[in-house]
Amino acid sequence: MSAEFVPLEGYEELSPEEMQKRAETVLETLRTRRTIRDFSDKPVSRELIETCIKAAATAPSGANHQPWYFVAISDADTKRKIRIAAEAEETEFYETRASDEWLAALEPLGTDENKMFLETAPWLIAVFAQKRGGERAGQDKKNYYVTESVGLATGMLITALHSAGLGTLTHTPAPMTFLRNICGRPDNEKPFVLMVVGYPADGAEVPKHALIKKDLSEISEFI
Ligand code: IYR
Repeated sequence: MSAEFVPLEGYEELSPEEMQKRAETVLETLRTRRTIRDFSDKPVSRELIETCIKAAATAPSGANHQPWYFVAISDADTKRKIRIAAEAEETEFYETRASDEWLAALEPLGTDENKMFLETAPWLIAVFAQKRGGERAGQDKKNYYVTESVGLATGMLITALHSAGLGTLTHTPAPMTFLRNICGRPDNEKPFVLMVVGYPADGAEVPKHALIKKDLSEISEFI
């Protein structure tokens, strides 16, 4: 089948001043995002989570195969199972698997094997990356640039959740294979990240270390 084209819809050219203003507004919004670990148990509607997943799914992807799958979990038993499995892996990690260099890098974050937030937060979103799939659900074609595509979608998911006023934690217990079993996902899907989502707890604190941000001149150059 040859490529078919349709007119570009929804694009609106803005004045340079308006473009700058909008970019600054986005920057201001994103600058207030913090990874949090102190979550409140205050409920968040399913509709809000659905809308954020829809936003994530607008990400560009290799051959438009959209190689992602999101499992949104609010069920208390499932969250408990995830916490138990994650804490078992994390205990191994902190006690034996992590190198001294890795532990030193984590020290300023104050993390440990206790992952209470996996039960406290109202939603966990397990993001899976599909090795095979296609532009339509149920296909079995090879997917391309899977990690890049799912990384982009996850970034957009965080942006949507944060813009909606929610707190997030990008959690990556390693290995995350247990997520596939608990969520009942097939072998060709790789757990990519577990997003913890909810309101920050009253008096929530974040590590000072996370406030260190590189300057534009240190992360970019213009040629
Ligand atoms: N997965 C562990 C360790 C951990 C690793 C990195 I890299 C972090 O940025 C934070 C934590 C945990 O969640 O504690």
